[in-house]
Amino acid sequence: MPHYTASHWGVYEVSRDDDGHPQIAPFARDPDPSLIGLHQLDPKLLESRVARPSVRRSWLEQGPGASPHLRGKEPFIEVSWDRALDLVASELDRVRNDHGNEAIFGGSYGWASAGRFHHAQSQIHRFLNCAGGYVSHTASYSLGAGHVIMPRIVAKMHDLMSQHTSWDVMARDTELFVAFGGVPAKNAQISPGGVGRHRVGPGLRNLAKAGVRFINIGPCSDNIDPACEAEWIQCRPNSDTALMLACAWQLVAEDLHDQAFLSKYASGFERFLPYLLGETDGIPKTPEWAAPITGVPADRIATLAREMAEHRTMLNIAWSLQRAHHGEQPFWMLVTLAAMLGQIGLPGGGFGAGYGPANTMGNDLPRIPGPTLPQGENPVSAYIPVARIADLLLNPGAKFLHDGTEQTYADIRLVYWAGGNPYHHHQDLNRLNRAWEKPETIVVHEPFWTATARRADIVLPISTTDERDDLGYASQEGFLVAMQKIREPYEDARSDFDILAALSHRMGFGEAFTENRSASEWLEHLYEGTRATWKKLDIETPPFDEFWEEGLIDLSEHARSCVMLSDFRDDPVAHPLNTPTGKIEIFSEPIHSFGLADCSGHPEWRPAVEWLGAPDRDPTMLHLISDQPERKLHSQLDPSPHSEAGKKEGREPVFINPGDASRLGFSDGDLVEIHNSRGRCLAVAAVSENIMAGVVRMSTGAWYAPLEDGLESHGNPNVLTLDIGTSTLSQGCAAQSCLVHIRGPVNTAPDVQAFGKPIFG
Ligand SMILES: Nc1nc2c(c(=O)[nH]1)N[C@H]1C(S)=C(S)[C@@H](COP(=O)(O)OP(=O)(O)OC[C@H]3O[C@@H](n4cnc5c(=O)[nH]c(N)nc54)[C@H](O)[C@@H]3O)O[C@H]1N2
Ligand SMILES: Nc1nc2c(c(=O)[nH]1)N[C@H]1C(S)=C(S)[C@@H](COP(=O)(O)OP(=O)(O)OC[C@H]3O[C@@H](n4cnc5c(=O)[nH]c(N)nc54)[C@H](O)[C@@H]3O)O[C@H]1N2
Ligand SMILES: [Mo]
Repeated sequence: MPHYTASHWGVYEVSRDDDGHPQIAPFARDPDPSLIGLHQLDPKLLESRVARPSVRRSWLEQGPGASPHLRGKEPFIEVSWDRALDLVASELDRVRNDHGNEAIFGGSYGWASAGRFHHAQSQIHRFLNCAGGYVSHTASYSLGAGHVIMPRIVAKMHDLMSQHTSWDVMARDTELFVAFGGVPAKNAQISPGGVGRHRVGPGLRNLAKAGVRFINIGPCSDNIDPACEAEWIQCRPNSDTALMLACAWQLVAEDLHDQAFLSKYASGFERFLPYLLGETDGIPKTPEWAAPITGVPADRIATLAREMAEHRTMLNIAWSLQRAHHGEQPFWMLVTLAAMLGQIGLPGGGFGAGYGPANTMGNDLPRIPGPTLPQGENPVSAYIPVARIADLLLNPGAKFLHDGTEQTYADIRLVYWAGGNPYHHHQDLNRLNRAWEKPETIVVHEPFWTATARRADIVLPISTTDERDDLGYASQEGFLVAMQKIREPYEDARSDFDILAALSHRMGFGEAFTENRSASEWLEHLYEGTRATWKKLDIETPPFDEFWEEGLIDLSEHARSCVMLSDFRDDPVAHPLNTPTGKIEIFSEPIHSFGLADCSGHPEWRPAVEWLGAPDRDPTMLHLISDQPERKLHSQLDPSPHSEAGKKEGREPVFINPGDASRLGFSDGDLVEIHNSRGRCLAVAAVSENIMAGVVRMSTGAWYAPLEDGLESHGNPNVLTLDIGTSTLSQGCAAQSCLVHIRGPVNTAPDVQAFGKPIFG
């Protein structure tokens, strides 16, 4: 009987070799398994594990708030579990008694690991709710703008994600697939909670075989399967909205827009049209207008508009386009353009938001709820849009705008992080360093000595997924997996649950937190709850013991073809959208009524503060794209040999066009320094025709490794990125609006000290 494990990047089969050592193999039912997971047991990773509870020296000797500037710079002292738990419990008590629960930031953003019970965020949120609440966060780094704009104009992102037109339908009906930002197979390796069968690679290749034509728009050409033979239209980063507007203008000029669709299914086109035609601002959004903005020739834009109108066209957008200043606009304009083409709700037409960012979209499995740990209610109402963490810490009491409301930043004394890595995910890490000095105490639960763990006051060592039993499930991936423990926890590591249970007993709410269940009793309880829900959906499942023995439940028989928004198209009265008008909102009365300076009532061209067309740009600066890494998930598994193999001499590659490299005087393989007013880092030049002139690309994920003088040595783009909100509407992460200088070759190559353990003593 095989035995399984699940990770965000896939289900894997576990066996033992003759010596009893565990081996991980691809899942036989997965047509395109990810290589990432094959390395999750690599011994190299153990070198960076947290072995025992560790406390920063000054904090231990002098108490909360001692020498916060020494975070990350002074030794840790290892303490016993009892001592560590006493310290954390009494510090939580001190803060909640003296300052109230509004002084605890427990948003704790991050992907953690895949199991549903040992899900770090659910655990920490449940615990802090039992403790009287915490300052939380909304949305995600992934979709800060998307989560705010999309429900206002069409539907919630999660509702859209679960009803993307399936790959089989597109193979049959799509004629033209236009991708803004590609359909990167590297990103579709993952799904939050765990991929079952990887479908995006095979899905795209089937479309290509069926004769679908592909056009890929954006700064990079290698983010779509070569089998698609996509035409690459080079378009400057952050300028896609201008291109889409010009396509829209051309449709109107040639009367190719679908007025009947717009009248029946959309609202506010007549309020957008005067802007498009230039009646409101004197600037008609013609292809000639867009050409110098985007770098795309005007006649190519005009023919693109015709090609879209003449064919069954799927418009796709990468999430990265909204992870930029004014990131609401490309998403809003994509939906507007799709509405003008009138194919939303038809098989193979309309829009995707998007195919590529995860395995989920285009999957033919419906959304079926699975096991989740109840988090309880949070009595504290103060929150931040997730990417405003540095603003929160730096500006207690300041006001900020969010989704049409005015909010106040809380005064945070204690930060509690479990399952995320802000020193991976946040922008402008030098600014985060300043913000990180503000709290009196920072507690981090981590399996690894990440940059965040190194900058904490108290670090508690956490077991990894393979060191505990769990349930693996993602709602559209088709498998419920019995994740059986593969090996014993590393050194003194414990699960988040065991730690929080011990803390809750110390703090007097043990029963509320644990409900008197052990971890294994929780697994059975969550499984049985899911079993009862599924029974109502006519999905029969075995009792827990049988499931645990068999290793997984395969839901693939419940697959069905899907056409996004087809119900709405069939009958918009019976199936209205959940927007104020029940229709697609090309004009949004609520957003208009907010009177924001940086987002009005309809989609618009709003240039980013940093992009290639910025009027005050130093002409030698290049646009930095910091995309998702191919060989890992964010910062996870960066020390693995698989991730290391993608680096050059232990540093992240920065992809650059041959013309730019030769103009700047360096070659492929040279060490270079990337810098701007916010920070500096080293990387290795990777000269490539797959990136347009004026743009460089360096993926995220290299563990932050600054030298004493502030130079980051490993190739972490977040020392360069901009820490501003997408707009005062959504306040999302705007990492993709970033200009940099590059110089090279650099002759001195300092060691990269990202991995291993910190200093103790
Ligand atoms: N410049 C730039 N920056 C970006 C992006 C970008 O495109 N460009 N993308 C952003 C996006 S979309 C995202 S989602 C974020 C991702 O940012 P994060 O989700 O914060 O990144 P991860 O590396 O996945 O961090 C998860 C951490 O949880 C730890 N962990 C794993 N399992 C457990 C567990 O069981 N318990 C505990 N306590 N910890 C565990 C891992 O060791 C790891 O350190 O990054 C964002 N940052
Ligand atoms: N292997 C792996 N897969 C992952 C992740 C990971 O860390 N590793 N992270 C996951 C997570 S949390 C998320 S949110 C998703 C994110 O999914 P996305 O946000 O879609 O992914 P990115 O890789 O940031 O960007 C996709 C492509 O957009 C292009 N692009 C960037 N800016 C622009 C622009 O202005 N215009 C156009 N036209 N194109 C642009 C880039 O060239 C890049 O190839 O990925 C997920 N998948
Ligand atoms: Mo994300």
